Amino acid sequence: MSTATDLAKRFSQNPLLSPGDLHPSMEGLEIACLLNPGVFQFEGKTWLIVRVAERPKQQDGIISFPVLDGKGGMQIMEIPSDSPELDASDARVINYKGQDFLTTLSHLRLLCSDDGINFREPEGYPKLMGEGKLQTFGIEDCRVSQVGDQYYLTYTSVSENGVGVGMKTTRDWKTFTDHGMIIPPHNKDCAIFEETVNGKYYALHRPSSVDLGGNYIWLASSPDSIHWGDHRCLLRTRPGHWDSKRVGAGAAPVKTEKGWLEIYHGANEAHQYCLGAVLLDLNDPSIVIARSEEPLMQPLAEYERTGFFGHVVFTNGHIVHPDGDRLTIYYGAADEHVCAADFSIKEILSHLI
Ligand code: MAN
Repeated sequence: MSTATDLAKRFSQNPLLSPGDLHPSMEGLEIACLLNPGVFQFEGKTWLIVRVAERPKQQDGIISFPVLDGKGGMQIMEIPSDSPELDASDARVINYKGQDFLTTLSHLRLLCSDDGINFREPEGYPKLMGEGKLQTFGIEDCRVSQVGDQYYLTYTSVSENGVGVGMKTTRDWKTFTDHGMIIPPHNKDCAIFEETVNGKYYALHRPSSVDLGGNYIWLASSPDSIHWGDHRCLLRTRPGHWDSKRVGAGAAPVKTEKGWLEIYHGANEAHQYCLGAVLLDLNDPSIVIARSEEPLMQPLAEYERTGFFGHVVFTNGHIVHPDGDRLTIYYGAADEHVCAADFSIKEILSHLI
């Protein structure tokens, strides 16, 4: 086994985006985290669809967070922080009187850039907010896949009913077709392949099983990109490894000569998130050709080790440059900032096979 690796060439401008860089969606809220962007090219620019996680400014002695009512309204929940019925040991989720809530409410926002480094919020594009009963705790971590001139947005829909995969499609980023929840709870980290294989759409997704099974990456196929079946378990967690507790897909896999190259996240029991890679057969993506033993990237930089939820590098978006080798991965650092790092696809492949 090779020694621990980190192949990332981090941008010197990191973090590219921090919570203070954008305005909150409404008065009374502040942006706590700006993270986990989906990435795509549109009209000659690089775009991010970033997760904006908001909450009221916190006051001493009270934990407060917004919840949507599913009918267009919002309510602020307030819980005394010394309540014996409160478990707030995880910065992301709390349990109060036996019920789980999120400490922030996320929506998705579009940013664009000419150089892939400096991003701005263009006018005339909508913010995507949680809607209806299945998104009362928000929408998160959007992957964007482009098939022809159609973009597929797959994101996490969160509510007290559970965590599932929502999908929208668009061609112009101003009007969207909502396909509702395409994969029911508990499921997230869904990335659709950017071309069909033998006439079928493919997607990676991540169910979570509380008893038998675990947080594993699965593969599904579909005749129409909306109805998914033929589910197969592709990649399991590995005891004693950096990806021992959970694994989940990043963005759509990159097509290479050697196979479909998927960058995925893996976390251990201590909730430390690293990135690794897996190579799938070009003709039959249910066949795993190779998987990285050691992480490709670990939370090493200060902005990855400390923040809203430290020791996290998490990606769900990247750009493959025209030379076919340079891969810019955009990622959430410590669940608080948006950062970027370059990789060489050849170098990743040489670590795999
Ligand atoms: C996990 C984390 C959170 C996220 C919830 C719901 O706890 O990824 O950031 O809000 O799941 O998806």
